[in-house]
Amino acid sequence: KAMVTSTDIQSFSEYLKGCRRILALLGAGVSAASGLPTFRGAGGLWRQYDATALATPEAFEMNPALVWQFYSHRRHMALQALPNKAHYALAELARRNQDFITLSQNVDGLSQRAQHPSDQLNLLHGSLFDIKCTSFYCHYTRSNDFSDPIVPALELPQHPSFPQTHTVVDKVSDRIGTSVNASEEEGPSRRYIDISDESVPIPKLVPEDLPRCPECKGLLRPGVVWFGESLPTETLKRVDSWIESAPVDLILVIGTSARVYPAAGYVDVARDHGAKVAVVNVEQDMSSRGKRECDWFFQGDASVIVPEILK
Ligand code: BJW
Ligand code: ZN
Repeated sequence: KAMVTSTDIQSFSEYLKGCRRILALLGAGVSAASGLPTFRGAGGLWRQYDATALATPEAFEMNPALVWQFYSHRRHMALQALPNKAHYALAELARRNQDFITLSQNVDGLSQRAQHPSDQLNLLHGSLFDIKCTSFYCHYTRSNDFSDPIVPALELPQHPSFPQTHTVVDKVSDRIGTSVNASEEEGPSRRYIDISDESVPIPKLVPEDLPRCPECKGLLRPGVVWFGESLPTETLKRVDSWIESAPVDLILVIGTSARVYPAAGYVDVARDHGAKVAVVNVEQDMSSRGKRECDWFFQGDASVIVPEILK
């Protein structure tokens, strides 16, 4: 039977009032208004490289220095960015509703910094600020490493007179976690060259300069999930048992192209458990993502739409 996609906020709000069990699936579009680029489409290139091509174990194996430069830049940008109204509205919904959980594909830490309750936040693709050892027999990990740069060799080139610089204020009080040291808080303003511009030469790095494991001296890597890797098992278990435990009323699909599995599969999984589907995206053609048409489609910037529809 044919389904009609509604764009009516009022019918959505009425349905939302009666909802108890709600899921939100977030993608890079949620952080776009915070100035962080998405993967597919404009901004999906880093220097001449496709961002999704760098997010692979093969790229890291072939050129760990390049991949670290990419992630070091991403860590830096994420730390400088601020959560937007979409992050705050979702965090608020989570606080008001114990039966709401967020599945985020984002690794930028902005939901955490918007005080999203952590027991209701499931990070499907890890975090830029989790670090782990690549040695097969070593299980070294550390989380909430907000050092920037993570090793001196990854310091961005500083060039006060270069025209394409951006000013960086060393204010860390709103970073994730609370262990902020006071001297860092009042640190000086620095100017860095934006190394996402491919005309800017980046320093050559030798393997010894890259982040190294304190336990086995192996190469460290960012704790994110690359293509071909499994998503964190405990997180998937928690999410699946939440979904299995009772019918789901609603899934919000916000700022994601919903092309990457298994994350994207949760749209249909939720629907199979009875959920209605509401999509928020700047692109019109996202209303039919997932196998079937969604129930509501709200076109626009997530930082504007999400607070509006959840209000
Ligand atoms: C706005 C906006 C604004 C803009 N407001 N909206 C089944 C079928 C086919 C393939 C597979 C399958 N199962 C598994 C696969 C393989 C693969 C996969 O899915 N490939 C497809 C791409 C074809 N999946 C995997 O490999 C996954 N692992 C896995 O399945 O393991 C199982 C296994 C392993 C080994 C053996 C056996 C089994 C892992 C996937 C990991 C994805 N990792 C990345 C990188 C993370 C680290 C990093 O950040 O660098 O995750 S890739 C990248 O894509 C990142 C994102 O989280 C993810 C999703 O992207 P997202 O967030 O949707 O961003 P965009 O850019 O695509 O979309 C942004 C959207 O926002 C757009 O729609 C815009 O319009 C919109 N937008 N501005 C609102 N202001
Ligand atoms: Zn190690």
